[in-house]
Amino acid sequence: MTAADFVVVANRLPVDRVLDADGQESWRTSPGGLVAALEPMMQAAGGAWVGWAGQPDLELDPFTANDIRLIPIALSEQEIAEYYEGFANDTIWPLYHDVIAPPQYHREWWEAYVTVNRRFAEAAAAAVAENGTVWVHDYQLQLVPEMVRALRPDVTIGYFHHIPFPAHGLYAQMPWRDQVLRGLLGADVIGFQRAQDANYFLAAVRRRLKYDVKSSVVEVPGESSTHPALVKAFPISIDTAPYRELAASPRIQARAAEIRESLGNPKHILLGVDRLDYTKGIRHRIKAYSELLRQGRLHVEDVTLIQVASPSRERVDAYVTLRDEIELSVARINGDTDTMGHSAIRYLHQGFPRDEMVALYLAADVMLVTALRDGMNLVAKEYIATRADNRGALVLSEFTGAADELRQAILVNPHDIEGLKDAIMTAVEMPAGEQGKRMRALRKRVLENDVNAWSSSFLQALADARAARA
Ligand code: GDG
Repeated sequence: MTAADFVVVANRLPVDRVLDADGQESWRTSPGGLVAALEPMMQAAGGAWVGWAGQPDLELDPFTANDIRLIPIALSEQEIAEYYEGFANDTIWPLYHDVIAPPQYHREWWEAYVTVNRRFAEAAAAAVAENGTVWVHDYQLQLVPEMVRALRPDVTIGYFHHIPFPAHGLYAQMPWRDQVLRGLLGADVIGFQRAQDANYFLAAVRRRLKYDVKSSVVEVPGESSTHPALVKAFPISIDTAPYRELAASPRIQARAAEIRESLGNPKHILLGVDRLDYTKGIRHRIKAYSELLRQGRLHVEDVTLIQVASPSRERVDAYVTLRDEIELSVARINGDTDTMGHSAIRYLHQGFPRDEMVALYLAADVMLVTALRDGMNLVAKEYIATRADNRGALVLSEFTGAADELRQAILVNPHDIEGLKDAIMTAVEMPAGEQGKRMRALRKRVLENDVNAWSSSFLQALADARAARA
């Protein structure tokens, strides 16, 4: 097997395994922005991607799909429960999202996390060519940079963190706080979504490890010498082309009209699209909306909220509870306010193909993004990318990474229910001229700073790090 100059390491491979009726296996590319952004470069560089195939106990040999070499990592049922559902999604995820839900600290989960991180690191170290580059992604794999560096000191290592990094007062809770910092500091470039995340990380490094930090570079002590680690914000974005193309297609526009029609052509359609996750502020959104209906500031004949809550992490307790709470409140509000012809909330606990998502974006007059904490929030950017007619209003939580860039949105603190209600009313009542002015500015920002701009800037930082090493 020839070694790859460029290796991506992420929890999931960018493909899903599908079995046809005869049990024949094939692989379908998953439509994530990350693959889209890296595909051309991976194909040109003969890149490899190390990741889990998404099913337990699947021992697979490396294979090639779309000219990218895929290196599957096997995880047992128990490892999925302890490393992935446990440490990643029930310890790190709530802790890094400001403890919106209580993080669970279990020593066995941590041990599984170390074991699985080592498996990913060993696979990456075996796959990468002499003086090559490894780019590690996200909170499931925070120990991989240090592990790869120990195995392969010749390699340049990048790490990108897709979720927030918390302030020290919260981070300090974690029993393995120093090990995780050291794990990340194995990288030459450590990217975060927001300047605030980078600053919190640097503050933790100063306080906990007492390493020397000069502006945004940490001098990381090693066995024989130190290496610099650049810590910086690289705000992620979307591949805008498919969103713009679908939004321009007569077929999708007809579907958007059909969606409006099927809801009884209300004056205003509000839309929320989220994984069903407690970080997304779905309950706060529904509470604000239901009070507006109850107080008569909105009327059920005039307005419908479409809430897509795509199923997520259904084996983690906090998600089971959240689903019950949301579904109870949706049923209550609809029960209290619906008429025969009109429904207050059209709630969909389903995943949809991208075509349908774009039709929903086109059908929506107001997009509600009310996350309590969110690394970036790509949904906000997708909505903007589809609004070629410059109509529509975006209500956007201050606690998303996107709020740093999308300043012309209606920015809101979702904890402030009165403020959220006013923001929804501002969006619903915003005159077309004002919508147009804001949407033009938002579109300029999103179209000029797409996912290619993001990956290019990160890869440039890695190239600079490699040049500095040489
Ligand atoms: C993490 C960070 C950061 C959702 N439901 C369906 C569907 N989606 C798509 C959306 C969007 C993506 O999933 C969700 O991305 P977000 O950014 O909104 O949120 P997370 O999943 O939490 O992502 C986040 C991101 O990583 C990237 O760094 O922005 O802060 O938490 O693209 O459209 N897509 C389809 N059907 C669905 O039902 N097709």
